[in-house]
Amino acid sequence: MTETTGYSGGGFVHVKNPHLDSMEEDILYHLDLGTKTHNLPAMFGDIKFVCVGGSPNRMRAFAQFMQRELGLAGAGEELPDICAGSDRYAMYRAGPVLSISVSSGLLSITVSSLLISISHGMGIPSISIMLHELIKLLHHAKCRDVTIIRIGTSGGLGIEAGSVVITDTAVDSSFQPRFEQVVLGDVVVRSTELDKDLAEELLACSREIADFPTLIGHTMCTYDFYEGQGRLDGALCSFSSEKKLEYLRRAYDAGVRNIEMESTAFAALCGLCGLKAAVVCVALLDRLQGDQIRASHEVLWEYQQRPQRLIAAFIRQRLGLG
Ligand code: R2B
Ligand code: URA
Repeated sequence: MTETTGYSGGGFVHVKNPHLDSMEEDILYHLDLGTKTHNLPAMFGDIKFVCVGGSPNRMRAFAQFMQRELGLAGAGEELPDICAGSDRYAMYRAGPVLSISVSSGLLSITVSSLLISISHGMGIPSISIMLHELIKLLHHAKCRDVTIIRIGTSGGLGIEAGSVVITDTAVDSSFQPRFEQVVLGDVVVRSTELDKDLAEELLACSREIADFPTLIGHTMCTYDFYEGQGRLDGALCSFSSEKKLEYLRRAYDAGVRNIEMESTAFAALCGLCGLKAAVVCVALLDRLQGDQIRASHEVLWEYQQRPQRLIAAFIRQRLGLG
């Protein structure tokens, strides 16, 4: 069975589940949020940008960085974890953004967020749980015209370490643009296309940041970091060095420029729910040169800033902040 990308009428987030309408309450268990316990439209209704990434610390640092970049109130202060009641994922908001309106002589002040930054852990099962709950959250909050971006790390393929890859298509380990999920014992195949215009817009933004290379390419998503990515240095390895290089070169020839572990599920779920989505990952090494990540903590830290700096430039441009 193949499903195609969803249409989001009016810019709303589009959940594709008829059962949700008949539920009295929706508990977003792994986020520790819910429709009865939280006023989701008030908390999240103004969200326009969602950034997701593997590690809670990195996503907190990103929210703090955005707070400064956008000149928002509270810049420099500690940010509370919105999902603190659950130790599965962490969520931070850049904000608050205050909007003030007067209706029938009554002044009303709404405190909401422009951007949220959420960690998703490592691998497809982890990001998939987070995305189901995040997408329902955006739906319950009645968010409109949301852009979602995964910022992360990856192994590069034939590119310099530190390069940033903007994904045009996420492919599986056979280089196919598909995400396969077993549902009730059957394999459901979902498309993994990402928003091409968004990828081009991000590439145009990258031209303003001249100190690292940025390119558009396919991203290969695997179920494992070691054998699954053709590494020779795991606890198990069932292939030769020649076979590894032959596989990685075939991936390169198919257009793959980096390898990570979440992009196919991310592209499929976001696409089906009508979210404009992008994947922007820095390459920590060139996998044609080796398997181990040898760069120092300082170098790796600076590499991880690169997708964040690109997204900051993009959001500033979208908001007309230059
Ligand atoms: C990139 O880095 C992680 C593995 O080290 C994984 O989450 C990914 O996609
Ligand atoms: N993340 C991956 O999934 N692979 C790498 O090689 C580096 C980071």
